[in-house]
Amino acid sequence: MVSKFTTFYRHIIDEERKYPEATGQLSDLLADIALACKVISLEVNRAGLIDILGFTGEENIQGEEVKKLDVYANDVLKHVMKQGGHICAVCSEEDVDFIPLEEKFADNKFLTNKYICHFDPLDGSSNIDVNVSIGTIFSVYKRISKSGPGSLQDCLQKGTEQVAAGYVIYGSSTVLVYTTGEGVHSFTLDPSVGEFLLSNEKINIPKKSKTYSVNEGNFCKWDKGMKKYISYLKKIDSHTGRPYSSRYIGSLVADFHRNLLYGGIFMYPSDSKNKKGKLRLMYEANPLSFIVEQAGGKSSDGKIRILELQPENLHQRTPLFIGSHEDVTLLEKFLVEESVEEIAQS
Ligand code: AFP
Repeated sequence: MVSKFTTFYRHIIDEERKYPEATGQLSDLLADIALACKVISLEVNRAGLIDILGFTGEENIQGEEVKKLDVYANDVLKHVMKQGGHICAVCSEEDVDFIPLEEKFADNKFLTNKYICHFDPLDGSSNIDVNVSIGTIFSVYKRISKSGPGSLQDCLQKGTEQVAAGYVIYGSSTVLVYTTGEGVHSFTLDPSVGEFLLSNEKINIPKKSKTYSVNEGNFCKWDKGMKKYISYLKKIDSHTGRPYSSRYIGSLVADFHRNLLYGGIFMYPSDSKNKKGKLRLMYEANPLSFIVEQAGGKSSDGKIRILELQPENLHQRTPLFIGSHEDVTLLEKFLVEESVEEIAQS
């Protein structure tokens, strides 16, 4: 519980002041993202009232073109990013290519477009029409190139190079969670004042959980290790806290957020149909992995730490196992060890 009345902007500015050499650009950039997400939140909340769901291209009552929410969210984020002038490229899960951006403050040597932003503008979009929580995921990198518009190389950096990451979940309330590598903090949007207010500072994910999140409908497509792990979690053993509960929403942000606060392991493995998994490394796996590690949890593709995977293309997919540290570690053993019979029998 937080007793201080701290806005998101106040928090990032206070963090920034710990670094005398900081120019304030990252704080401005994060504030821009928060602003865009407030606008998206408003539209998500209105989605049930106005007839905009699923009607891209039609006209609303004012004669304006109506956009699907995921298209709208993408447009808002790109617009705010372009206006801010702090980034040299923006990459979105909704766009095939990255968008290079010109320097806005070319006459100011302190204000350069030195960052790159990646967005999943509206994750879980298949849940929009049924009023289930959805979210925006973001991550920020520093450019590698020296100046001018950003390049593909700037956009394809390992997750370890992220300088900030976060998400906004549009649920029973709108919550922003972020890290700049100094712990994970959450803020709840107070709609009456239009501010994100600090609700949880230095979040720690429980080391071990009692919950797993996976689309179990894919069971017959999984490999042996994965099947054994799930069967293991369902066995009764009070010593290891089994059986685990199953919780799966189908919105990564919502599943992740619950597990971050209560403990849990989220899994989207590769299977016989999706050999590389389903989720996107740059837009989903990397930002959430940065957050989970900052909260004391763990994230892996089954063998390798997600943040150390070298991206080869912007829309690269990866298997993802993320959440409570001990649970992810045990899962990895099931996936990589030749003989898992012993653990599976226990
Ligand atoms: P959508 O944005 O198409 O709804 O996909 C959501 C998502 O990328 C992620 O948020 C979910 O965890 C995952 O896909 C759900 O996938 P399944 O429907 O295959 O379980």
